[in-house]
Amino acid sequence: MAYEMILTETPVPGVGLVRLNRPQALNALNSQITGEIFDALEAFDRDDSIGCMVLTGSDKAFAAGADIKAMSTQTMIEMMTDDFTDWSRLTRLSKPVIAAVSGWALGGGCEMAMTCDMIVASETAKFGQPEITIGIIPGAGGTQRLTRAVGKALAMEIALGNRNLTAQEALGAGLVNRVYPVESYLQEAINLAAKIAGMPQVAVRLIKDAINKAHELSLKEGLDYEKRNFYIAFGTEDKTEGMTAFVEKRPPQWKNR
Ligand code: CO8
Repeated sequence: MAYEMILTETPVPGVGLVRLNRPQALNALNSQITGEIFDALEAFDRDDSIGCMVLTGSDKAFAAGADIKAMSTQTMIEMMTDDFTDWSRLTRLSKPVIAAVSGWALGGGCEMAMTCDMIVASETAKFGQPEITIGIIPGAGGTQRLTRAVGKALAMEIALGNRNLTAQEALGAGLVNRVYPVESYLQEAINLAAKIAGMPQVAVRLIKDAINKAHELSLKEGLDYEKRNFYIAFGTEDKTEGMTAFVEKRPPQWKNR
């Protein structure tokens, strides 16, 4: 598929990379770029040769938020009916997505990174929810996922006080997984994605699915859900292979079935 605002590639076998490519606007998010991002990630999700995806921007900006110039003339009704506000496609992907974040991850950019399953950051990454400075509020998880990730007090300060977190602060607050120099963060994200792509893929999906449920269900419901996925794993050929390989002291040969 031909894209205008993103680039896609397979940097190493098993890994699908989607790169936001709207440098003149610091990768500001509008309907077109979010549509292209979701289309590309869904295409990788359907591709049996791909086991994990990486979503990245440029070294200067992952994304500086929703496109303020486009939103400046939009009415409430237009915003309510615009495809742009439906980011549920990102949450429905079955394979893991790692956000590789450098530079600005503000507003919708921070929210898009948080909607991914993990965040690998460069030392220059800055995370914030500055919507209040333009008279609105976060609309894609900046009051919900951020609060679950960093806690109420810090989320309040970020969203009410327009406080940006540095990469190291985000690491300390539990928002990001790893921080690397700007020269290597993307390669490190790809390495992590390749490692996950080399795991038995049915188990990868079952684990991602169960961990994401931890944010939505009670502990009792979550434990029941996990047990259901645990039983499903026992129905896979990879369970037989993995355990047989352990007993025979040899590396497993995954079939992803
Ligand atoms: N929207 C549109 N254009 C932008 C945006 C943006 N969010 N951010 C930067 N740009 C443009 C600038 O207008 C500028 O373009 P031009 O050269 O044509 O004037 C170009 O990108 C470069 O930007 P700057 O010159 O401002 O670069 P600086 O390095 O001086 O500053 C900043 C970088 C600090 C990131 C600054 O650009 C900035 O503050 N940007 C806006 C950040 C912001 O407020 N983001 C939140 C937007 S609201 C939002 O995200 C709501 C999300 C809701 C999602 C709901 C979905 C369901």
